[in-house]
Amino acid sequence: MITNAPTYKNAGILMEQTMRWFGPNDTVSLADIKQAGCTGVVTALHHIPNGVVWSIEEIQKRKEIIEAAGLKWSVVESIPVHEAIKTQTTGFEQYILNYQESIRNLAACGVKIVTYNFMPVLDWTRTDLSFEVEDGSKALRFEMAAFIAFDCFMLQRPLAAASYTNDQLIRAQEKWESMTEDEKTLLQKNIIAGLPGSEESFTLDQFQKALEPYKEIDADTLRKHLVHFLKAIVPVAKECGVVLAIHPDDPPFPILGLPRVVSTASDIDYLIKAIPDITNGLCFCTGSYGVRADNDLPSMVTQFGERIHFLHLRNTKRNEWGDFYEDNHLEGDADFYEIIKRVYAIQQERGISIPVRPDHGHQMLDDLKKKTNPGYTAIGRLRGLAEIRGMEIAIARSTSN
Ligand code: DNO
Repeated sequence: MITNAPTYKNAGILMEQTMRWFGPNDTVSLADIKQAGCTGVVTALHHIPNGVVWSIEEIQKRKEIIEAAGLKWSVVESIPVHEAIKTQTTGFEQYILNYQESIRNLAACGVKIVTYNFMPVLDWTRTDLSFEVEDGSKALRFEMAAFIAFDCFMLQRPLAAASYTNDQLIRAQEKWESMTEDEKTLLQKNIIAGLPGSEESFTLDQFQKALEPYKEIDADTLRKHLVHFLKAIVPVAKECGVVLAIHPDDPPFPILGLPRVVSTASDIDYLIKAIPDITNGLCFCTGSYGVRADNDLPSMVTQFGERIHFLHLRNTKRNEWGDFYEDNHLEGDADFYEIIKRVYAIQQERGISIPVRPDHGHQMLDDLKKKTNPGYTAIGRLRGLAEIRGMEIAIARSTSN
C-alpha cells in the first residue's frame, strides 16, 4: 500500500519526503516544512521523560497539531531506550514494558514507524557545531584530535590513553595546547551537553558517573542486551502493525571506551539472524554508516533493502585522521546517485514509499543570522531535500521510460 507518496508523471513510487520537527517550540515551523515540499514529519514527544509511557492522549494531541498543518506524522524519532535497558540494571524489565506500551499506543493512533538507537550514554557526537566550509556556510564536524583531547585531558578517563595510538595522542596534545579556555568549554558542551534529539544532557561529573556501568559491559554483552530488548518488543510491534527502525552508531566506532554494536553490515547481519522478522528493521542513515570507508553503502542498501523502513540521507567527508564533517548532500564520500537508484528500485519491488528525511544541512544564507538547532536549519535541509528529490525523479524517469 502506498501512503502519502509524492507523485510525478511517469515516475513510479517515490520516497515519502519528511523533515524532522522538534515540536511546537521548534524555530522551523510545520508551515516551513510543508513549504519545503514535505508531506510528513518525523518527531517525538520530547517533553516526556525517558522511560515513561507515551499515553494515547499525548500522542493524539501531537498528531492533531501535525495534521492541522496538512502534514502526516510519518515516523517517530525516537522513543529513547532507557540506559537501564542497555545496561540491564535496576528497573529494566519495567522500562521494557513501558516501551511496549508506548508502541501499542502509537499504533492505536496510527503512527507505525518507530526509530530508536542503542548507543551507550550519548546519542550522536560532534566536536564542532559551526565548522566553516569553503562557501561560508557552517557544518557539523567530528575532529578526532579534539575528541581525544576531551577524553584524556578534560574527562581524564582512566585508561583513556590505551584507546589511542601514539600519533593520535601527540595530535591530541597539540590540539589541547592550542585551545583557549573558551574553546575548551565549548568543546565539552558540544560533546556532553546534548545535541538536538538526544534526550540526555550531562555535566562533567554526571557524565563520568554515566560511564561507570559500562565498565563491565563489552560489545558482546551490549549486543545480548539489544537482542533481549528486541525479543521483547518485536512481537508487540508486529502484532499492532508497527515496524522498528534502529539507527546506527554515530560515529560508527567505539568512543570513550564504550561498546558499539550497530556500526557495520555484519552488526546488522547479527541482529537479523537473532530476530529475522522484517519488523526488526533499519533506519538507514547514510551519514552515520558512511563515516566508515569499509561500509559500502550502495551494497548495504541492496542487501538490507527489504527491511529499510526509514532513510536518513546525509553525506560526510572523512580524512586520514578519522575526522569527518557533514558535506553537502550530493558531495562527500557517499555515492548518492547509486544509493538513491537502489532505494528507488527497492521501492518498486516492495510496492511502498520509504520515508526519507534530509538528515541535517548546513547553516547557510539567512539561517546564519538565526539561532538554529545545530544541523536542523530550514534552508540547509531544504537544499538537501530539493537535491535528493530532483535526483530521485531523474532516476525514476530514466529508469521507467
Ligand atoms: C541526529 C539523529 C540522531 C537520531 C537518533 C535515533 O541528528 O540522527 O539523534 O535521531 O540516534 O534514535
